[in-house]
Amino acid sequence: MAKRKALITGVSGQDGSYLSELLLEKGYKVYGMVRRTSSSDWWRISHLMNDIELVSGDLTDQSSLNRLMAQIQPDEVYNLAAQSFVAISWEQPVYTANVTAVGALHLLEAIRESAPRARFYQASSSEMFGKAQQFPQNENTPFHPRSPYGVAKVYAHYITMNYRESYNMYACSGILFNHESPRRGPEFVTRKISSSVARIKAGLQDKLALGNREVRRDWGFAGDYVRAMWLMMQQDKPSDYVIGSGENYSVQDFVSEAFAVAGLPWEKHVTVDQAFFRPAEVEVLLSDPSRAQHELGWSLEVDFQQLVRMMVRADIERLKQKGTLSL
Ligand code: NAP
Ligand code: G4F
Repeated sequence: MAKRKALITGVSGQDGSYLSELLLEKGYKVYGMVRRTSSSDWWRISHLMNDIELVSGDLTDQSSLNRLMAQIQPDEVYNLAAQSFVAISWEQPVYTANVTAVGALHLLEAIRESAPRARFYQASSSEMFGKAQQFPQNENTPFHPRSPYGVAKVYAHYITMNYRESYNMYACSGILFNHESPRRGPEFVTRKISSSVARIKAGLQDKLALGNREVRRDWGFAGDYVRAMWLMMQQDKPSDYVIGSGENYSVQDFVSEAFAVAGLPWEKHVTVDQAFFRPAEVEVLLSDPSRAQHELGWSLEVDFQQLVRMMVRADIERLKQKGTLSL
């Protein structure tokens, strides 16, 4: 039997790398879309280079997406590409809208025109709940985004729903709460903390400057969350699902836990810098993932404490391999 074909946009990102591994394990032929950059340092997928096929495209370039759909005729398309850093979305709001909002529309149009049988997954976000109107947040909670990024994700979410309703496409969205890993970008708060802890332990850094440590997030492990994406694409009917841990912790909780893993006193090292506060903050997020648990049979394997330990140890290990830390 011919292999099922999956196209992943954002393959070089955190989730793209874990999803590629999962789909390869399941026997898919994986096409990963990458855009042209000056560095091409795809460190998260360097171990997969012989197993996946990289194809060139950009979410802002309709013609590249049309061509890819026509050539590949994928069975499943996972749209993980985005300008995904909330803080930057105030600095680059138009760019964020072009990539994160209209980019999803470009992809849906390409599918509709050139690969109409392909199933489509949109990477929606708990940032859409923003100033949350109810606790915990489920599939029926109203959206109140607090950043240009959140607003862009709301557009992408609704256009996905609209294509499902207008064209009877198998188009679904996963409303994913924060998920992290050793492959998380260093600008996000969890990885900023874990990499700083490793550097402080190694004597390469003394201070860690953070913004608001009172905000609470519902954090999970990215490897668990890509399983939910795949499950959503295997249902009889497309639908949208909230994916999260159902527990939340503050940034300060993450700090305390991470420094404890390395046996360091956080009070000696952590400082506050107003530069990391946001013009409008999402103070608290908390998921209710019960629908996904019941209908998809999805559950977490890694809890908060295990996640923090995994990230800190991975960053310590990275430094050891560079020969700068002997533990
Ligand atoms: P990430 O690590 O920031 O990866 C983003 C990916 O998008 C990268 O591969 C990036 O390519 C690619 N990309 C950016 N602009 C592009 C463009 N114009 N055309 C094509 N590709 C482009 O993000 P992630 O954490 O894996 O998240 C995956 C998706 O889930 C994103 O859409 C994010 O917004 C969403 N999401 C994430 C979370 C989370 O907690 N991680 C939660 C909810 C939703 P380069 O390598 O070239 O930059
Ligand atoms: O790690 P963050 O930058 O992630 P944020 O803004 O929650 O967004 C992430 O999760 C979303 C899902 O809800 C995704 F859609 C999105 O793509 C991204 O993956 O910040 C988390 C919290 C914020 O409240 C921020 O204000 O940490 C607070 N924070 C405090 N000090 C900091 C810092 N965030 C960063 N990045 N750096 C700091 O120094």
